[in-house]
Amino acid sequence: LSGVLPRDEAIKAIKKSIEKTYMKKGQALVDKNFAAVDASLAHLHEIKITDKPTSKFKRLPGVPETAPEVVKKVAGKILEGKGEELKVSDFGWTADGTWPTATTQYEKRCIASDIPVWDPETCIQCGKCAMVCPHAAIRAKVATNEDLKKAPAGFKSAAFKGKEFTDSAFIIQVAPEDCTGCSLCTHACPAKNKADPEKKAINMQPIAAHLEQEKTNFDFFLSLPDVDRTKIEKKLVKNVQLLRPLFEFSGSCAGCGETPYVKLLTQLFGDRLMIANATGCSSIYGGNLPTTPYAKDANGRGPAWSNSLFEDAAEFGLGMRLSIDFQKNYAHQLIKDLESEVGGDLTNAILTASQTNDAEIQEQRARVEALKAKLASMNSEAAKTLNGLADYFVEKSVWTLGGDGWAYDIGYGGLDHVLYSGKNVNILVMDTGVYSNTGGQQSKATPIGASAKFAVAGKSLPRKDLGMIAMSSENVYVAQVALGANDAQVIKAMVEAESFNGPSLIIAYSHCIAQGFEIGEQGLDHQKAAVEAGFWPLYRFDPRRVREGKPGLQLDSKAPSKAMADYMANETRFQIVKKTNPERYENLVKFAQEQVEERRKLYEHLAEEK
Ligand SMILES: Cc1ncc(C[n+]2csc(CCOP(=O)(O)OP(=O)(O)O)c2C)c(N)n1
Ligand code: SF4
Ligand code: SF4
Repeated sequence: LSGVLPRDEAIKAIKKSIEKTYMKKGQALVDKNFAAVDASLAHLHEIKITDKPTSKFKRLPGVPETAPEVVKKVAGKILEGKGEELKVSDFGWTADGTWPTATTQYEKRCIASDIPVWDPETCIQCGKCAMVCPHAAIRAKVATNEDLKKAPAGFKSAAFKGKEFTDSAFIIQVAPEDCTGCSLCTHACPAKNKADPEKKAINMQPIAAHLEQEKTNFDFFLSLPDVDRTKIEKKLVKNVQLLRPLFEFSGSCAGCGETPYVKLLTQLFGDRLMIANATGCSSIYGGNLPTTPYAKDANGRGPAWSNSLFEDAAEFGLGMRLSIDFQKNYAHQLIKDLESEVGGDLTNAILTASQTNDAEIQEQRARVEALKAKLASMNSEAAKTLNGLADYFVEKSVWTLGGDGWAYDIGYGGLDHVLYSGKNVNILVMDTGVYSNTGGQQSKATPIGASAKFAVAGKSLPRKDLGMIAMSSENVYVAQVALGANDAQVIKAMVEAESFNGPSLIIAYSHCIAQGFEIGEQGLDHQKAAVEAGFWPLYRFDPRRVREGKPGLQLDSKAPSKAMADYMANETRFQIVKKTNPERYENLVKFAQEQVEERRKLYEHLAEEK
């Protein structure tokens, strides 16, 4: 076009460069790029530049009119690409750097070409679609038949199949403008349509025919009351998925394997969550200003979240724990000092409350409200201070989140320190096997035989066994989980970790674009294959069991039923090595297989009843 090179010569050079860049990733990728070049050329046509704009379309505002003022004024402007027009004084409301949460809901990116469409008749109400969605863009709810009388025409629901809710209906609802079209949900759906076995209970369909109806439906869905948390037993996926996610519409890749774990944490522990985030994908999609995916419940409460550095996240989380404990102890001392005015019964009830489930938490909240009502009529400095600290009587759930680059490598010293602190801090490592956010550098979690930056020829050493190191401290709850292989085990591990009054570590297999396959189509299958090959054994180690004289370790996955060679055959990270050096690859596969078998023997030994 520019005329710098003759057209044919330029196209030849472009294709040569494509070959050079992508050939090591396979001919298929090269061909796709060639096809893109050819299609671009076939569709090239000149557009005459006119003096004045001729378009009849107007750009939509960055955020809708319904967004809060501050979101419109700041986030909206930035999303419109006009951030440079903002003045320092426009940020006066956040002198301390805090940022409003629950604002990704105003982005409405509408990037999916296809969205899942629900068939209530075929649905078995398992909640698996909602569980795996990385963006909380497909949700489950129960609503009373009374509430559904106000539903718009075309709103779908089905009679609720369980015993927990009577005279109620079950709903699966997509957020059409927030869905990324990744299709993970349809792959997770186990229900087949008997009349048409090609179809499931949710099926991807072009968005155009459904957008307006589903927008109306989603608005109505949101207006329906959230399920009462105290009625949900946190065991089965179908129950847990009725809980409102407080992490939604993040900017992670479509089909991301990390975000479903974060979303699940917010469903399980709700507004009591305090998150210290290591730098990495989870800090970027977790706090990718100008919008924030951490959201609020109907009471306007939600998780508190912050990112400090890449290397200090474990210490950051420990700091949160220590400061909470300090404030709580101070509140404890103050309420004791004021006991005669507050009342002995209330003081005692607050200080001795059990807070092991949502019903007990709700009771404690009611006590704290009663305390605040009493404090409001008291004038002493101590009463005012206690009023500011009273919320600390409700237990918080402290979690440090990060990737394997943080946990296995750069932040490992701090992680080790926290694991030996004895403090009630939970750690969730979302293990993609590489430093994903910075382009796929190897970490100590990178598997044998995988090609990654700084290990391009294929990693020749085994992964660090972080779980085993943590178990050896004997006072850490440890679990290894994979949502695509056993979703109920993930819930169990998170609930057990949270209930353990000491450090907990959960290592979560997270599929990722860096591993080299279509993550939306195949992410869950790859997780399953990793477990079946024994590469990713599922387990839970609970120090409370050791104290009861039982083996601390419980294996949640069976002995390998698949060869490592088969697991490795389907991911580009391994196949690049095969392509460039088949002999080396064969040796690495053999080594990987030996490693898996050795580790399995060790785990089985540790899990044995003596
Ligand atoms: C001390 C330090 N080194 C390097 C970086 C750059 N950096 C930011 S995120 C990241 C990779 C994170 O990888 P991982 O912990 O595996 O998380 P993921 O992105 O895979 O979720 C790196 C290297 C940094 N911020 N600080
Ligand atoms: S297609 Fe992907 S983003 Fe959309 S609802 Fe399904 S899992 Fe969520
Ligand atoms: S790079 Fe990987 S971990 Fe990061 S957002 Fe994308 S899929 Fe998720």
